[in-house]
Amino acid sequence: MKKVFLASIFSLTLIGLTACGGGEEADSENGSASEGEDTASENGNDSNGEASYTIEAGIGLNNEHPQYEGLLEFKDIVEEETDGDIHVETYHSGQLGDDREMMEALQLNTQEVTIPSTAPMANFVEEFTVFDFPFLFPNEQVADKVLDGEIGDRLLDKLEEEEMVGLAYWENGFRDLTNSQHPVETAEDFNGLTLRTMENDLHLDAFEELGANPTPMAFGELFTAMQQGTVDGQENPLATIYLEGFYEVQDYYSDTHHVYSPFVFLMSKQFYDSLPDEYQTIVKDAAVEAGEFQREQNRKANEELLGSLEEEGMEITEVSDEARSEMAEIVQPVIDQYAEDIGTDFVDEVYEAVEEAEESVE
Ligand code: KDG
Repeated sequence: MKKVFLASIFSLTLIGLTACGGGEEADSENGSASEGEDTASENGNDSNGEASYTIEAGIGLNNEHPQYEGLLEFKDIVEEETDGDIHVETYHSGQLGDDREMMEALQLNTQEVTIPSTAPMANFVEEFTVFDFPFLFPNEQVADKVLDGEIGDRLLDKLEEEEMVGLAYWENGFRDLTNSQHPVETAEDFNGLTLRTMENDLHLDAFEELGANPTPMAFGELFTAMQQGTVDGQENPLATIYLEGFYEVQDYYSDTHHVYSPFVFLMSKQFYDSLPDEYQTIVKDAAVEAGEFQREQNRKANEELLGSLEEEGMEITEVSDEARSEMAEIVQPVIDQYAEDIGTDFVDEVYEAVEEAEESVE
């Protein structure tokens, strides 16, 4: 976990924050929370009224994204089922911070909910790295089975040691590549591209192995970095690429599908523990139900938006299975290394669960 944390500490130092814990950070989290509140009322969040509990829920993506639709669904369910006794305020576009900052705010109980990708979560619970192994999941249905099954639950349980509760898996989706330099069709085409990666060492090492120059960066800094040419490209699911307007600063899109990125619906453990049992059940069930809706919306968006990217002027490159296999072969030593670090027995179990799921969904 070293590289990413060093980069994070460096950028935190630059903006004058401390890297962990303490009153100062709690204040700054509260500061960003109240900044977001204005926008929350702009977004149509109702006022707190007589609610006994308030959930501040923040995500990194914008309010066009199915992730935000899912969050609004969660809000509707929870407020209806508690007759407004739990009030949910929703924040998007990193209004409360980036994935890592929001998870730290959950640990401090200065924010109640966030829904990060698994990649930055690996800095808190190392085993989450496994879900970001390149080409692990062949399709969404297999991912659903494994994540919603025993393996997925086991990793959610580990979050409690980190003062967070994992209530459900949602979907970010299969990640594809965009860049401003040239079409990427084969593994060799990664050579020399400066790529933004999520804050995750495995992502960093895998892209390095492919010959790219990866640089970890929070999502909120990405658009400007592409616009100013600090990075040539990035990788994200199609819905994000389109809905965040990346086509304005990127010319080439390739459907590499190199990693399936899950989201995890996280709640502050301190907040969850403070809820009566009945309300714990309501928020847990609402996270699962809203997640089913979110996955559906996400899949629709990913199907429908390819044509829109082309209309916006991006050159679309379809990557062949052969090229994907070549990429997989190149990054295999990195996967092997991380499997050793996480524990080969556990990683073998994950691959077995994938195989079993594949048989049952065919
Ligand atoms: O809300 C989730 C986002 O903050 C983030 O996880 C999106 O995939 C993402 C990325 O590339 O940072």
